[in-house]
Amino acid sequence: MCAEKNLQRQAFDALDAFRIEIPSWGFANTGTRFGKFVQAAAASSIEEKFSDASEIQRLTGATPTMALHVLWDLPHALDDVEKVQALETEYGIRAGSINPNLFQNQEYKFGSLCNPSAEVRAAALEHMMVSVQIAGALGSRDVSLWLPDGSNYPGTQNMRKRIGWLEEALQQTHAALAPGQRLLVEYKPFEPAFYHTDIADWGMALHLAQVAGPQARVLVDTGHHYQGQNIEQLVAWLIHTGMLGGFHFNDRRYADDDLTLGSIDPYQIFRIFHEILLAETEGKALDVAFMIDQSHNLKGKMEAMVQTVCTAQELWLKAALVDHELLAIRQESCDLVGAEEEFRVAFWRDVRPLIAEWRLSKSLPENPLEEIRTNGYVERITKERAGRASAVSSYA
Ligand code: PSV
Ligand code: MN
Repeated sequence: MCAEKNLQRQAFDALDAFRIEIPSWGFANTGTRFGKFVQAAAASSIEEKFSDASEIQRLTGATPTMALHVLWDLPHALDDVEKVQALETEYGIRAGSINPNLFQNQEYKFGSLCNPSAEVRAAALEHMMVSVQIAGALGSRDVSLWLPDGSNYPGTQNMRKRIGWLEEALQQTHAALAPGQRLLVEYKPFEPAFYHTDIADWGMALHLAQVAGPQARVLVDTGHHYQGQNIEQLVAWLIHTGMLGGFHFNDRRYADDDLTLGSIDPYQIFRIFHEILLAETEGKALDVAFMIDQSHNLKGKMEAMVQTVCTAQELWLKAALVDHELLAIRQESCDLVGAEEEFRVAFWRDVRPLIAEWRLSKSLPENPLEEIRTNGYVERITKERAGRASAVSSYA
């Protein structure tokens, strides 16, 4: 009985501590380069995105903030701040990380912060500055940069010159941060550029964050690695160096597929969570932002988002129930099977009943996925939003 109570206490504490940010772009119509299958229920305005986010929060209790993409959500930049603030109050959702957009303007054809043209670099830097100001005005802690820059053909760009430009731009951006704000640097091995990408991996991101200044950290997007990369190991390195800032969670089969978190390899997410929880139990003060970076084209967007949050909670709780003391004993005595079994037992534990108890204790629906499939919200927004001429994409 006592063991059962302890387990419940431990589980409830872990779930209370778990928060994951949802992306505004996860509610909008998006597509692949081959085409777009629009969904009538997709959000086409910032109001609709806030409404959808607040429904996800109402059902899961784990998503109080929504990541915003400047160009898509605040097309008038600082002039849109008041509108966003009003929506925050109306829907009970706070603006989360602010994502500059350096990948859509025509002028960025050959790069943004790394463009050989000083004029284009200056325009890109100005967008970074505006993004920092927007974050400041909204009280958002993180400005989260993903840089699409790179080149497609060998010999066409001077890679070291571009490193220098990037270092300078990130230092200047960092200088504009208020105390408490952070600059997160995301990396990606390829796409849209296929020969070289200016921030291609965690080593480059780590260097740039260190050069930028003390408030810069690395952001790990789980979809942005080569096949076979041991992501939890690089997470361990980033924890060790104090440079882990946040995650963009999604899953993939091949590249940046943006599939539902845990749909292909849930064990990998479990192992990543384990590294974080282990460091926390060792007393390391981590401040890691968990965010979802997915935009679903085939699955219903609301369902997919709820499914993602619930999966994240399950994997987080599984990892939180690893017996760290026992694991350390097994590791120290090189009991390979014993140590591995500590992982496997935790991973295969069915934590859903514990999560259901936690939800009931918070007056949340016991099964949020069932709830979103039956509670009428999707039907209502489908009706309201259908037929509207503007079933447009945020990418449009
Ligand atoms: C780029 O692939 C990325 O992961 C960046 O985080 C962008 O902000 C996001 O996707 C846009 O969908
Ligand atoms: Mn990302």
